Amino acid sequence: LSTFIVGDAHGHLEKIERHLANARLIDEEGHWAGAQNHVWFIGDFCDRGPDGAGVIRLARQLETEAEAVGGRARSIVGNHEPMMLAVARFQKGRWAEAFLENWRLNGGRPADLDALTQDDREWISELPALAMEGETMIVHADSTFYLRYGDSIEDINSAVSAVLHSDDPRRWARLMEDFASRREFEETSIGGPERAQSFMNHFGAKRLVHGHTPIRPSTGNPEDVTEPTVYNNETCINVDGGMYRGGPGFVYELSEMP
Ligand SMILES: [Mn+2]
Repeated sequence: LSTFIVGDAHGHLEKIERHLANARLIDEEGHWAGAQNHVWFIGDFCDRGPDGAGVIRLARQLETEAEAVGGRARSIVGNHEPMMLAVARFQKGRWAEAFLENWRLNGGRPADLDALTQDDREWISELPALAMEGETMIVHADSTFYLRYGDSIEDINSAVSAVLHSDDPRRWARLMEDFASRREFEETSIGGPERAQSFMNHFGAKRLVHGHTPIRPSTGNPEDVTEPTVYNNETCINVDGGMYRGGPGFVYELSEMP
């Protein structure tokens, strides 16, 4: 049995369906065929690309179907979901305008919001921000901002979910701002590798998988990104294939822990 990671889809439903089918995790009709295998969707389902609502629906549906056969298809929340949900929640006044403007600037697509039910939105609001798969941590952003929300994974997940259920626009705005940080684990960021290590140590993780920061194509052409970037002595794995920039995307099968 294996664990597979799906990077930032940004509405590119067809691409992720193709990769899931190639990995035999879904069948031709798009239903779960992954038996007891595990799949994680890394967040940023929506915005920038053609069918964010479709990606959210697929992730939800696979979660239920996998669960029923003892498999697992789960998701964590990215920063684009809060941007979209803020627009749905705050529809009047000065904050409404600010959230709408922010969402538009980040590729928000009103059609996605129109296509989602209240139930879909509630599902998103309940998503964890962090998860563990064995000793591997699954996070959306390559950032330590999560620690501002709590000490343990459980506390952080409840605190983030509490913001997504809150009627205080300032809390939403702060979450979106926090969530916009990136590249904190890279060598090019001063102390990056040490920061990544201490972040993992804090949670008892040996390895970390993230999305959020599109992989830099070695050829300069985003269409050539077909695999994750593994860095910091193989402890950090970036799975954001930049599908919205033209990347074909991929589904990454986690290797055994070295
Ligand atoms: Mn992101």
